[in-house]
Amino acid sequence: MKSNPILSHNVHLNRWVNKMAALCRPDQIHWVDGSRGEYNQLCDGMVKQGTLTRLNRKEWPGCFLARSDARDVARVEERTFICSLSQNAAGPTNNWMEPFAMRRKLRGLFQGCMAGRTMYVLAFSMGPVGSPMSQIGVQLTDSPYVVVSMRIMARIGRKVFALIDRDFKRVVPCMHSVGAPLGPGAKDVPWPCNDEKYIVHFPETREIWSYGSGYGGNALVGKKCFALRIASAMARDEGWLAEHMLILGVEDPRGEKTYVAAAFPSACGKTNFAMMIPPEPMKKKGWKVWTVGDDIAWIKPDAAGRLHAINPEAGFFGVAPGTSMRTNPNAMAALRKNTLFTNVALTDDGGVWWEGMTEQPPSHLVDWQGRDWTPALARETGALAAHPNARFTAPAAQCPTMDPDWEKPEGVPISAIIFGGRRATTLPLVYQTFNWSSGVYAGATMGSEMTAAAAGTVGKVRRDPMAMIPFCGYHMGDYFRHWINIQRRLKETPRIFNVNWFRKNGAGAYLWPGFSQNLRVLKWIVDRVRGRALGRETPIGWVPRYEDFDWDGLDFPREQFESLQEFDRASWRMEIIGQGELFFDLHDRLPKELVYERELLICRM
Ligand code: TSX
Ligand code: MN
Repeated sequence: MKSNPILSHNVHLNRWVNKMAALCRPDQIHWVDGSRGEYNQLCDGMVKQGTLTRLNRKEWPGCFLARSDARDVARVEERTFICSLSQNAAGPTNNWMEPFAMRRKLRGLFQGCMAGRTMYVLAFSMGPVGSPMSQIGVQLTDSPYVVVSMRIMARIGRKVFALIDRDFKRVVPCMHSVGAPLGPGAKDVPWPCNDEKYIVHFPETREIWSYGSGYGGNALVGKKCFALRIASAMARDEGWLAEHMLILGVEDPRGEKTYVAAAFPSACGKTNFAMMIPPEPMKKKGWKVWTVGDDIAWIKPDAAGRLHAINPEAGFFGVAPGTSMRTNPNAMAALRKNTLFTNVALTDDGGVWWEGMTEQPPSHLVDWQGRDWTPALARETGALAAHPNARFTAPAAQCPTMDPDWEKPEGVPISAIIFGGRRATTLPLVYQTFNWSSGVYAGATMGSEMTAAAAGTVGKVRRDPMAMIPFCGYHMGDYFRHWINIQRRLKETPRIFNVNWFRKNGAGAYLWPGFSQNLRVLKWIVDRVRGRALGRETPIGWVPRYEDFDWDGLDFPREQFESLQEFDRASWRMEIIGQGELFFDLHDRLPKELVYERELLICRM
């Protein structure tokens, strides 16, 4: 088989690459060195192929637009499998197939699947290269789009192969194919993919097999497949946490920094929160927010019994629609150059646009499917210019608020953990849980109300414990037990909080302005962590008093704060009944601590 010079002499790795090449039968093998030159060549090749469009070089230097196949636009949860030996180990919230049956199935799918294509050998490090908290994978893929995306999202190439060869670091093998072999002389399409999709994880042997999709979390396997599903199984076995959390640092006027990790379900503005800008009067006093990560946190107790966290990623794979100078100026700065856009709209001068980017849309666009789009058409038919799940893939280093320590090998110390959700009623703006186990209970019962009628009833709470339902590589009951057990490894336990930016009044208006103003909540959290603020005890936990907040520059009446923080017994009664429903499904592996926490909560009521 034709190949460029190999970049690793590790015999196991080479044996596996050759074995997989024999299975997939690509025309060529390309060992990815990770250089800028190689990246440019791959992008140029994809421009020729029609996969990428180069954007206006002056306004959007180094940026490209990709349009995916309309049938390949998001993660496919119903095609995602956790193939542990026993079905109960995967739990009721994961799809499962018997591993031997699944391997047989995959062998059939991958047989000859790369014909007419190049198989890229992509070594990547999740976490800074050489950090003791990092993990290494090698992805074999037939998608150049995946290779260039992974160069933004992870550390890849020569330096990772060197680590494999020097330190014999354990590698997670990741197979990926878009599942679209080319016959001799056949013409390729801009976005090859297959209607049959399989996103498969073998947690015991620590392997990933992804077939049929070239999009996002299905194909950039370092992210959800590795850094969450496989890593969660590693973390359980090794005593750490792989979480769907952002990490940020709050610098106070004394110059002291407090790091927090926060989990939110989708559509809560996690990336916006990770890159928050303080309100002007607080900025003047010296408050600053630093970004460490916007999606995934690997959190580990250090030798002194303190939790430290790294962001295993090197870029942002953010949802474009809704991102604007108003909602997230730092993300807008990060995506100005060297960014890969997928399924956004193209402007007449070679720029990009998406719903919510500006108040006034341009008068003409080419939409995410390559069709003409005008504001008039949108008014008539409701046609969207960008796909709702359109993405930017941008280097994290380009975000103006990146923390100076964001790539520190030992990570940053975590003093607080925040859970949150989108709730119109019941949940206050913020409360602090009584202790670790009542905090785990808050995380285990968190959820969001559905906003669109599409996915279910509007207003019904969808429980998404720790925002990990789609991303935990094993039984959620065992996952809760692991969280409970972590406390025993700690000398200093982080404080746990719950927040809700989305509480509404009777007229349906948001009670809290959100965005920058959320720093006022973060300030109270920092004050609580550092023992500077008193709280008020309620049945669910500690809540702030009106005078504990810094209200400088925000005219926020005391009565509105009281409604925002109101603890309503009748709604909490319904809430606790709802929380019990989730526990039903997990009952056989639910830790007794959570059952007791629920009982205690009822007693306090
Ligand atoms: O990201 C959001 N955050 C976190 C920001 C740091 N959003 C957007 C969510 C969709 C992804 C929010 N939306 C937040 C929030 O804190 N709060 C709200 C709700 C809200 C929306 C609009 C207004 C107030 C609250 N007011 C005006 O637009 C004037
Ligand atoms: Mn996510």
